[in-house]
Amino acid sequence: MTQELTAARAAQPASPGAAASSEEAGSHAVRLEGLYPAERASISRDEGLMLYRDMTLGRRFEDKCAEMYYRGKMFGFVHLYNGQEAVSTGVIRAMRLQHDWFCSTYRDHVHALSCGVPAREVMSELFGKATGCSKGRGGSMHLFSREHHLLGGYAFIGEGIPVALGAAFTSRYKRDALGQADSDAVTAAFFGDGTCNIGQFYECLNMASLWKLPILFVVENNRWAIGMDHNRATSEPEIWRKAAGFGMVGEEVDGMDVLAVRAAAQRAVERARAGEGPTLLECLTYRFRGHSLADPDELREAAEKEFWAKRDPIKQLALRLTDMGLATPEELKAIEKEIDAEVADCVEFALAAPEPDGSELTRYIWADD
Ligand SMILES: Cc1ncc(C[n+]2csc(CCOP(=O)(O)OP(=O)(O)O)c2C)c(N)n1
Ligand SMILES: [Mg+2]
Repeated sequence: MTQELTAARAAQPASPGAAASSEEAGSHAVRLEGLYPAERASISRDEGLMLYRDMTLGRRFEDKCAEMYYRGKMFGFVHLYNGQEAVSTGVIRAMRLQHDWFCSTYRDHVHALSCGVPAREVMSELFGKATGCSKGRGGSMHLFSREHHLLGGYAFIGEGIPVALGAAFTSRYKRDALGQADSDAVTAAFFGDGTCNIGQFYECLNMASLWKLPILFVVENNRWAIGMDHNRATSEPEIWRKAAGFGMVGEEVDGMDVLAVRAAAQRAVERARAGEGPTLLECLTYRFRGHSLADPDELREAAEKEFWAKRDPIKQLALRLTDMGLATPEELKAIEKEIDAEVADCVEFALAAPEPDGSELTRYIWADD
């Protein structure tokens, strides 16, 4: 499986050899380097620009969140996704929006954006406004959108995995028991490396494999669970290998390379839609900021941060698109400018939006509401 993945790997690092070596950066970095070199995945100009736009929106949105958080516009814990964009974009944008299903964690803003939830609704939710995608009731960790098939962000780790499993079961049940032949939706469940030591993860792998459910278990292995090093917390750090114990396909992929993630996700989705069951996809990635905006991020070594910063997934894609003649630097700049305008607009919208009305406190508890 590693071989297959290696073949799908796309871009070389932005500046090979310029950063800290993988040995200095630790075993997570050594694993990533083990995935090189590779054949290049092919992509069209339109697909490439769509991926670039989605990842740039994720990054710029999160940067704006940090600014707003420090200006006191949002409350509670806020977990940013900077550095991991290739996973959200690579998986979600390989699936069918508003048809397939997606389930996130507390690090959910960018998953919501990739699913197509408007930036205005996401930012409003972070400000606790009535125009938020969860009507201002959820905040940063509880984004939800029925319209965009986002099954939620979850503050408890592992909590979303059985919910995602239920969605995958529903697809099969509709087809096999209710005779709805066109019921072919696939579900993607996102969660972190630390979450793979939780019981629900194993229970769900078992059921998914037993019933051949159409689900992708997407592990965003960023090496850290708050301040706990993945290698200290788990008996088998190569999470994708755990799939074998359940008779399931497992793959590891360079989670800093959107084209590699996309290719792996496409293979997994194809298997799931064909009734061949689930995949455990481990994406090796890194978060560029602290665990949450309340974390001063003083634990991690400078060499490690430097190694991963050199593999910034957005810069890698930009290089790839320009190298292949699919876009000019000016075109990419124009996209960034448009995104900046979209992000500025969503902040303005959210600031001006109304608070939820106190008289509606008990609404939206039941589905009928
Ligand atoms: C059931 C449960 N136990 C403990 C916590 C506290 N907690 C919050 S985040 C976190 C680490 C999760 O790490 P990981 O799954 O790697 O996700 P990442 O933050 O790296 O995205 C923990 C233990 C929790 N939220 N839920
Ligand atoms: Mg983690």
